[in-house]
Amino acid sequence: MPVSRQDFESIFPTLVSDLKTHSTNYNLPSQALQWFTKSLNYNTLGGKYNRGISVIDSTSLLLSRDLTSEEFFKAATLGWMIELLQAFFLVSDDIMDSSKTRRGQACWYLAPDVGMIAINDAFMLETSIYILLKKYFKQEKYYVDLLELFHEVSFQTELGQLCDLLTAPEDHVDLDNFSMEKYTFIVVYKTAYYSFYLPVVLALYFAGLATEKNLKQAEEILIPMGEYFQVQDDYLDNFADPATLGKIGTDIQDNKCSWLVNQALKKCSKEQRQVLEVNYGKKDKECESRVKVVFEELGLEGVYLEYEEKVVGEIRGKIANLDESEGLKKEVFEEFLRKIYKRSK
Ligand code: DMA
Ligand code: MG
Ligand code: MG
Ligand code: MG
Repeated sequence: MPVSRQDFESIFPTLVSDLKTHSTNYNLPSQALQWFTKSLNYNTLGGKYNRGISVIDSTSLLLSRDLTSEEFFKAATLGWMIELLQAFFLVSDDIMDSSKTRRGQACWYLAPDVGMIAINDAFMLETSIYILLKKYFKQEKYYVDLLELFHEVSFQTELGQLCDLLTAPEDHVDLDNFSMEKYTFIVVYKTAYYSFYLPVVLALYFAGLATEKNLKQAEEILIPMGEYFQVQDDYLDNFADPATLGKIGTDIQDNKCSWLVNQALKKCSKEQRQVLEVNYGKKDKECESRVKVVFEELGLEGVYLEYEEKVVGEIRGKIANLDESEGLKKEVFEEFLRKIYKRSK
């Protein structure tokens, strides 16, 4: 049975308390301690926890048994470390993307009295990972591997974010600058490594199964799965109800090299391309609506559904070919895919 959001959430207060104790040891003034606590709760809670919970589910599947309560706590702590990494990326991403809402509430930088303090808060969400990693994993022989993994995956994500931002300049729109090759690089780096590869690799280390072969095989399945997940994110940015999604789409106004605009460019007529040239990437609601009309006319919803069936078939094929001889399990990938297939948020 996959772990529930509630069971996962039950571990978080202990970790917040660890981080507070650590700060108190530096005699942190109480105003700052309260601020840090508020940021931790506001930015880390309230998501789907797919990444965090997948560490626990994957560990249990790899060991083919339920976890002891100590194992559950440690796997959940690894899961919360990914959720902290995600919180760090999202607080920054929302500033860079000029987003308005996240998880059904104001983005942190737009919350009362926060503003650009959010930048430092983002850094503290990130460094919190390493305080918890040291507290709970320093004695493990794989401690340095985890340390290096978090650093490497963070770097990869930042490379992806860099390319995402560079292909989306605020001041000039050049549709020729978009391509599916650039798109694939962006999404593999900004999303797939931290969202898919990281949870399973953490579980592999924790279960004592992080062999070279298992790591390689995990990467070969999880990177395409993460690519699919970001295509979903781009599709939902335009087609989902913001009330369900918990965030208001910004990709059109932000001039993003999104999956939808790349598909539109493949299919559009001269006239439709002209509409995109004039209206894409403009910080204007009317312009955004005209782009949405073109996406509608081109039937991108159907193109997406077709893509989804094709890519999920390919991923299932890869899972079927998995070599389980070193303890890796097909179920780890099946379960992760099940969590995201046809998601609406
Ligand atoms: C998300 O890209 C990538 C990271 C590293 C946060 P995005 O801006 O499309 O995400 P969202 O739609 O959640 O703002
Ligand atoms: Mg964003
Ligand atoms: Mg972004
Ligand atoms: Mg998005």
